[in-house]
Amino acid sequence: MSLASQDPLDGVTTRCHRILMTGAAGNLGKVLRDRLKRYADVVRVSDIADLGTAREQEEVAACDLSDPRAVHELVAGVDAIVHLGGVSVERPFEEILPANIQGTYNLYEAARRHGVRRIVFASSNHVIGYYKQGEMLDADTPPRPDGYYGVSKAFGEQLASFYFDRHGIETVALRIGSSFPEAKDRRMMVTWLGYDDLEQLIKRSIFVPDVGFTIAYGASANRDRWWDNSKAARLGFRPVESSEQFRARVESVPPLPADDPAGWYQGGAFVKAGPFGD
Ligand code: NAI
Ligand code: 15L
Repeated sequence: MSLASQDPLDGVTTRCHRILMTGAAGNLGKVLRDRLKRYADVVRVSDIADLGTAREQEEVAACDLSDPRAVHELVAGVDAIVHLGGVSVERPFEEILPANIQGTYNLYEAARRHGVRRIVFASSNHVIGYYKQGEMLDADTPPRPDGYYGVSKAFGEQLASFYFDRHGIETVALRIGSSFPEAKDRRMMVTWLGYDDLEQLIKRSIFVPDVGFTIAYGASANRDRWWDNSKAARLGFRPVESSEQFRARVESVPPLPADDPAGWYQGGAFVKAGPFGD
């Protein structure tokens, strides 16, 4: 078998004892809540929002990520963390700061103190949202955030890079495109990430050895691409889903007017959100 076709997970055990997932009450948390049980004896699910009672193989832990003591307790005894929690859209900086910036710092600090070795950080395409649609980017492309939310995800990536260099905590930062049941518009035809591909990415991000600090884009095998994942080849991510199944419906609606910036930039309508509170 040639090196290029070798799967980095060949011979690797894709199961550990306990995975913590923050943001478990959110859209992607709901998708992954049961799926993560394939990879751990126990999944500790956490959110500031209600998660209901613990299901089989689960521990439920309510936690506000902006509270350092609560986060310290939350992280005790886990082998890996899937960090989805936080504000997931463009909002005033005062809302982004505690959840995304302080919250991600609290999580990495708790991981350091408890000796957690691997974090999967749900970053976002909004880190590079001000690049033009159609421009091909890769993991080394400098950030060009399209709002406070994108800035907070760029902060999370840099924090993760620092915690690897200083403390050896490995992170895969996933610049997720649009992970929803369907691609809803022309932009999402390019940015869409199906849930099976999302699961594959998360699994690889937890278990592929020696990832160091890696940035990977989260998009399915869509016809058109803006993101080149070759610099994240270590993960061996091979998407199998495609947005093509949604094309007829998406293209039955007229495109955005030529003067709408939501149609110019990779971040889409996020470039039009805010300023807030004027
Ligand atoms: P979501 O908004 O549905 O879920 C986020 C969860 O975080 C919510 O359940 C919320 O209660 C929780 N949360 C917010 N503030 C918190 C705090 N202070 N303490 C504890 N929990 C808090 O978002 P979704 O779509 O599930 O996304 C999950 C992650 O993936 C987010 O970090 C988001 O930024 C990222 N992402 C998602 C994309 C997508 O297409 N769904 C695309 C790019 C990134
Ligand atoms: C994100 O980062 C958001 O969390 C999600 O709700 C979508 O807006 C997605 O990006 C997107 O760009 O489609």
